[in-house]
Amino acid sequence: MSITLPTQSTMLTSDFIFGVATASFQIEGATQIDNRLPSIWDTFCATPGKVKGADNGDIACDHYHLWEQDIQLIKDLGVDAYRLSIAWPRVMDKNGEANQAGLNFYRQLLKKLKAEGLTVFVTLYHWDLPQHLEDKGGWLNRETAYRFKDYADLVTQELAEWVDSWATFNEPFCAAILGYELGIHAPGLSKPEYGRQAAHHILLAHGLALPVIRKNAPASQVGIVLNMNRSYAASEKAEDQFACLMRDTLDNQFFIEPLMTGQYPQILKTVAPHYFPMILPGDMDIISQPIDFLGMNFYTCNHNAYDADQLFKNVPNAAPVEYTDIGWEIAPHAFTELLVTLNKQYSLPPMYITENGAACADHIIDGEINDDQRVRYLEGHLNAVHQAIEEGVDIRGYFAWSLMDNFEWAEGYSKRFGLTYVDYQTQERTIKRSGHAYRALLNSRKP
Ligand code: IFM
Repeated sequence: MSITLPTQSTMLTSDFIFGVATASFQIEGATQIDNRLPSIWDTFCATPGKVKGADNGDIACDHYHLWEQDIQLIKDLGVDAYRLSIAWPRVMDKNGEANQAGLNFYRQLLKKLKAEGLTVFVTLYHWDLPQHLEDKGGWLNRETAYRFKDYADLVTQELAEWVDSWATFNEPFCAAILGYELGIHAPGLSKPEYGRQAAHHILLAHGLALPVIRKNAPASQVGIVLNMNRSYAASEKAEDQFACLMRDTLDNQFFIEPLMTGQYPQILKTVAPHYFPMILPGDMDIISQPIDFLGMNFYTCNHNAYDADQLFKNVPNAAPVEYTDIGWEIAPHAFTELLVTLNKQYSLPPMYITENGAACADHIIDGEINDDQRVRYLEGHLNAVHQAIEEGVDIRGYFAWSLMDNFEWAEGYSKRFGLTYVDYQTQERTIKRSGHAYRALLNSRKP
């Protein structure tokens, strides 16, 4: 089973990079060594009922110890690039001083990645906020944005030499809305106005960090990573069309519009004023400074019907469609539509698809994992990216989520997104059929 792209696709030229992605808390483990501080996800995992199976990140994929073999795995997959994140609680102490033990881990990792000829994309924040900052209000406290700037300053001073691309945040929507509005991610708070205020402070933190990163890492590109699902209306009815507009506004435009144009969607002021955050003079100029790239994470789409209380409610697609093991509809056409629509709406910087992938109920049988659904998923979505490029979107690279199975947040270890299977008892890694297919596609490129 293979993954193919049209032979003339520009994605098969040397200008386009292919990679795999991970995030610190999801793979590293080693939460209590080398002076690492607790993060909000350690606390959340320890809170009964929050994470499936009461799973936690204490061991995860033990990447903190197995990093050399994991770099070999990345090489074995034949990719050009690796996207990882830095754990803030590992590298900075409570007083804002460097924790050299934690920094040394990343130093050796990044050095080796570069020595192996890989392009390195680093995300500064993939959700593991130090718990001591949450204790002072976390992302509801404006001060946290300034602490993030200090953290970005420290990390880029120490590590810039080995990094090609810096992203300030991964998926502000998830960090703010799942964490502070819906309560299903750490820190588990749930009030409508909390989510939007947390989001504003995260975007502010992004803007405050940009000049600092540019100063310390003048040779790297700097951007941010958003996640988006394409929203559809459940019917032609005006109320469902309105529900769809609100879903897109709250989930997608609320994040991209301030970055690209310096304002939040104005419709919220009349339709849902409680979703409008408190903004201080100058904030929007800080948030909307130019970025070198926009990262986009895409997995699925959603269908929306009107709901008098919530403005919209999720309904299943009326058409017979395929779902992945996490219950997400497989909709590659939605990916192209999303990218092309955004490109018409905004003057976008170059884009990277920083995550895309499928959770499948994988089993290892006779040493093989035949994840055919994931192979089809990847082929569909890679072709969707190709189509978006054909329609004028400037997309420079694609990262499969994920290098290997890992801690899937509130789902614990129950959902597997990897191109590589992880046996959590033995920590043995086995490349799945999808990983072999991805490598074969990459090897088919002309030098
Ligand atoms: O595992 C996550 C990742 O951390 C962020 N983007 C979505 C992935 C799948 O849910």
